[in-house]
Formats: sequence, C-alpha cells, structure tokens
Amino acid sequence: MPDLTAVKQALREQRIETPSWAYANSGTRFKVFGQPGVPRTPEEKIADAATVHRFTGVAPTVALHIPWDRVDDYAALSKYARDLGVEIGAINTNVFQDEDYKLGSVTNPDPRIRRKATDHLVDAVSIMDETGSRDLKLWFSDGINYPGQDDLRDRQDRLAAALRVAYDRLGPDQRILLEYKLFEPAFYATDVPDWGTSYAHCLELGDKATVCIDTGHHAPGTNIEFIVAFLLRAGKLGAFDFNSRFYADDDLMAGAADPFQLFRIMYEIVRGDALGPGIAFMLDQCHNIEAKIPAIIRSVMNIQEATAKALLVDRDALRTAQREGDVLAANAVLMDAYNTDVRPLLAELREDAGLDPDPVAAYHRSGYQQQIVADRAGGAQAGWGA
Ligand code: PSV
Ligand code: MN
Repeated sequence: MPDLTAVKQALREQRIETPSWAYANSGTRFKVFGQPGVPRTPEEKIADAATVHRFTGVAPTVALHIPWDRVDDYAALSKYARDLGVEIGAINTNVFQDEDYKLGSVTNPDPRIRRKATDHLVDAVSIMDETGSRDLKLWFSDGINYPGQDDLRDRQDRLAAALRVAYDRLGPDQRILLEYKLFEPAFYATDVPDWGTSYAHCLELGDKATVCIDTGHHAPGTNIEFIVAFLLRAGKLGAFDFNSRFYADDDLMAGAADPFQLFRIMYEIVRGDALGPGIAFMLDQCHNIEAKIPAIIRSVMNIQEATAKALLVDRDALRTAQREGDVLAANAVLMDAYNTDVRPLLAELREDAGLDPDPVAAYHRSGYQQQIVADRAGGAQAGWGA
C-alpha cells in the first residue's frame, strides 16, 4: 500500500502554474462573449492569478504571454506579483499574430521576417532576465496549407537556425520549452507538429531544451501517457500545457473531458518520480462561456485529484501483477486507485493548510467577483476582441 504520509506530502508540494491569458476574454472564430470584470491590464490578470493561488494554495506562479502582457518595466511587474503572493513563471512568445507572419515566422521564406521572429524570441529571454523566469515557452504556428507551398525540409533548417539563436541566448538556469501542435492554423503541414519533431530539435539543441506537451494538441486517440513515459525516460520532458479537448484544440478545463486520461498522465509522472519542480505543470486554457476564475480553480482541483489518485496506485501490487503477467489484476490495481474518491483527502489537506476545503465555493463567497466587476468598469478588456 502507498504510504499515506508521503502521498500527502507530495500533494502539499505540488505546484500548478496558471496562464495570464486564461483570465482574459477569448472565444472561437465565430464570437467572443466578453465577461464583466475581465482584466484590462497584465496587473489585473496577475491579481486574478493571485486570487486562484489564495484559494487553492498550489498555484503560486503565473505565465505571461508577450506581447499580450507587454509592460515597460518587467522588474516592477514581478514586484507587483510578489507583493500579491505570486511569481511570474514561463514567458510565452507570440510569433503568430503579426501581418508579417502570414507565411510563417521563424520558417518564413523571407529572411527579414525570420530575423524579426528570432529577435522576438531573444527579446523574450531578456524579459526572463528581468522577471527571474526559468522557462521560455515556444509555440510556432508555422506551417503550410498546400502541398508544394514551401519546401518542407528548408523550413526545418530555418527552424533549427532560429532555435539555436534563442538557445544560445539562454542563461545558465534558463530553458527552452518547445511545444508542438498537430495542426491549426496551418492545415496541410505544421513545422512542429508532434512530440517527435520537438524532441529531435531539443536533442540537437542541448540539455536546456525540453518538450512541452499541450494535452490538446494531438490527434484523437493519441496515447499521451506513452509520450510522457518516453520523454521522461529520455530526460526531455520539460512542461505541460494542461487543458481538455473533445475534438481539436478545445482548451476546456483540464480534466473536464477525460479525467481518466489525466489520471493516466499523472500516473506516469508519479511513476517517473517527476512531480517536483523539474517539470512545469501549467494550464493553457480559454474560458469562453464559463466564469474564468472559478474555471481555473476547478482545473487546478482536477489536476490535484488526478495526482492524488495517481499517488494512491499500489505500485508494489502493480509490479507484482505485471511480473506475473496477471493482466486483470494489474489493470484492477490502477482502476482501484482511479475509482478512489480523493476529495475528502484533498479537503483535509486544504484545511490543514488553513484553506477552505471547497475553493470554488469559498471564491464565490469571497465577494472577489463582485468587486472586480465594480472595479473594472470601463477601459478595454484584455483578450480577443468582443
Ligand atoms: C497554441 O494553440 C497554444 O497552445 C500555445 O501554447 C500558445 O502560446 C497558446 O495556445 C495561446 O493561447
Ligand atoms: Mn499550449
């Protein structure tokens, strides 16, 4: 049986990073439904992230996205965050929303545009120097829509060259997290479409480059926990962007669409002894129709629940069943853990930490939502246009 004291300690130490952009407005290409109280500035997004941390106790960092969160003084922004009880986490680059990037950013056939995109990556490292961030998260929308539109292999060379420039700019304690995505916005061929491509580039770059798995970025039916196991074994898993998908890059709350998949992923993390700070456990979500802060709190709780269940797997019993080739017994060990109701355990841990056992209810009772609706009247809301 797993040692309950160790399980509790691991849950106490778990950290989940929330994304600044999840607090802002978002939507589909059909409509953005704005919400009252949505942040207008990076400071207001950080205040919301600090609120999530206040009620969950496990979300002490917030990821920024540049230029969405551009400010004049990043050191001051970091201090603002620290004063609210959180720190700035990963810096995300954005080379997908500029007219110049129609045919790609770092893989664009035009060297001027490639340089502009590469400069943005390097600038992001300078921001990390000011915020004290460890992680530079790179996602490239680059790709082509039609066979023959550009040379697939040349684009890989251009990508490798840009990654090398960014990598060489990293400080000793900084890392690149290279994210991949099957498709969208490119439809025929994406330049970093899968974990294998990301892994190969990271391997070529060196120790400070690792893969970021966004759980929404795979073909239906992909066995994500296999990718987790493989990359952990290779020492090349750096981060998660957690969210849920039913069809494509749906960006729903983590653990909402397939809590069993989230459990299987977290089991591989526990199995690989990788719950610690070496892996950045981040959310990357968009709350288009639901209230944003409670949705983020719920996502954090869903990850905690999946982790608790993963920690409760009786690994000795599992090993024995696996060694004996007892297929059904091995599967039953996993299912026993998955079917355990861990909510009382997590409620107890929250109470021990001086938190409300039900963070969503506590948030609703706190009056924070009413306060931001009143305080944030007027001005332009952050996020995609309504
Ligand atoms: C792309 O779909 C992505 O997952 C990347 O992480 C981006 O930075 C983020 O979403 C933007 O919302
Ligand atoms: Mn992502």
